Amino acid sequence: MRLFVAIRFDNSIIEALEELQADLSQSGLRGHYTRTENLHLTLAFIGEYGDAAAVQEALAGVEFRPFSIALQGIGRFGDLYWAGIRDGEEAEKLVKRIRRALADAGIPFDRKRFSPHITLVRKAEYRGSGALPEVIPPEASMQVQGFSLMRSERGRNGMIYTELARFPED
Ligand code: 2AM
Repeated sequence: MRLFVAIRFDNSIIEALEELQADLSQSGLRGHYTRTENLHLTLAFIGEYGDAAAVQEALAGVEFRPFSIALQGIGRFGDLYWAGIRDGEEAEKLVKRIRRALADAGIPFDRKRFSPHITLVRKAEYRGSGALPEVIPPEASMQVQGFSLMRSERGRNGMIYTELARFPED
């Protein structure tokens, strides 16, 4: 199964991201918009891996302290548009601890440099002028209380992400 580790959002961030997607759409950006229930911030991408229990065990040992995140700006990687987060240092530290735990347990993961982004639109086509639509995310922040092990499957109408476990565990 295809696995990744992510921060899931509370309603304040979700609503701000929906508003941002609506603004992008109104400014003429066409593409595959991430469905509301799929909005997340990826911390580590494991990919195809059969032993979710081993991943769960590794993640259970990751030290975690709550921290806040806030939306800031939009950017793009080619035809993928994303929302950024402000002061990503705490998320970055968490990513380091997660990657260390996965590596120590012999679990493979994508080792690309962490570049915090919330994917809003894939395969985007912009016909307006300028490189990026002039769109600013609404002010929104949240206290991150934990992170999730997620499964990703291809459904009939796009990707289906399912939370397998939350950390720190109760
Ligand atoms: P993306 O938002 O930039 O597409 C599930 O696929 C999640 O894992 C997505 O959020 C995706 O990021 C992220 N991800 C990170 N590295 C990936 C990779 N090498 N292949 C596929 N998805 C990856």
